Amino acid sequence: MAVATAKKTNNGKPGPKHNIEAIREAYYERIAKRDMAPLWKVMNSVVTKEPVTRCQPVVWHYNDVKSLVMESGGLITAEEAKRRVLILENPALHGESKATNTLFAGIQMILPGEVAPAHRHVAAAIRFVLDGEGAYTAVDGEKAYMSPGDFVITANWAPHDHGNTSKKPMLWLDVLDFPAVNFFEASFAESFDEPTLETTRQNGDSLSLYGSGVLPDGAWDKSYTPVINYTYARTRPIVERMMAAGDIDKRHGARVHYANPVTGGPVLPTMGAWLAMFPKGFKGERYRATDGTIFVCVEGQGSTTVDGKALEWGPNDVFVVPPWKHYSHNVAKESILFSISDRPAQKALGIWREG
Ligand code: 1HN
Repeated sequence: MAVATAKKTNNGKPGPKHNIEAIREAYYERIAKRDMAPLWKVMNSVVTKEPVTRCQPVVWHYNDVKSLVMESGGLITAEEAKRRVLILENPALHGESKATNTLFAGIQMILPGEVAPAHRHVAAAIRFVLDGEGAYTAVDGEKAYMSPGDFVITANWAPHDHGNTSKKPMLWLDVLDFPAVNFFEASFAESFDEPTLETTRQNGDSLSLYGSGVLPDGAWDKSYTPVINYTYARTRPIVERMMAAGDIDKRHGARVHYANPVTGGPVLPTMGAWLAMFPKGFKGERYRATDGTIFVCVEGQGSTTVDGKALEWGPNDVFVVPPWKHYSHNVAKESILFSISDRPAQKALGIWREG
């Protein structure tokens, strides 16, 4: 046997190179049959010196996206589709339903008179409204009527349905954490018998009760924010005020994060979101962090350079900055960018880094 020969001729030490390679290969094959493998062959690729990402920088321009999404309205109803969503697939991750390795992004459309039936799932969702006025999402018994720029949360396991009682189509960006949930293989989902759930609270209750600098007596001890709709009408003037006051970060502009008013922490344990305003001519310093980020241009025009590649953006364009890639914003017109990432999840696990 080859192994015995090597031992005999070298007193237990490895044999000559040509011999030892063959012996090792035979050994690897033998241990593979027992579901084992040598760490020394893969150590540098499983514990990398720096983050390695398959995710690519990419932009989806709203002009293309909108007409293609509108076309889907003639192909399938919201009721049949359950959710009429076109997935924004990272070009390096086709077929995986991912914009980044941990986040799903898609554009959902709901036409006048349609209902997207009630269901719930462990994956949490953030919706950012792009187009239309006055369709609603009902979350946990409260209806939120939405306008462009509104930021709406559907937390882990919260029952939700959508409806459009307006006269215009409504389109929004959906970002879900299901790729992260599926990494843990912890997904559950269920639908309800009734397509539309009964409301148990007044419209606007959650923002009114929790988003006004006071908090109702009694504990809110959930892992997510009690506010379901952070309206653009309220958040835009805040970044505008910060910018007017000169409170402008050299990388991120005049920026706020959407906060859970009870804890000051992120809105969801898995995903965080920000809104930033930039003055005309802003040339941002470069930045990188381990959270891959999905941006939406809410207003304005500019470009974001990612690893030397410029992504040009205008209103309602969506773009992705992969983890640990240097990026900087260049702003042609006064602009507002919304962004979402998995930073809270990474921070909770103690793995988030920037720099
Ligand atoms: C979902 O439930 C919604 O509730 C939107 O509106 C997008 C993408 C994947 C899986 C479930 C929604 C989704 C989704």
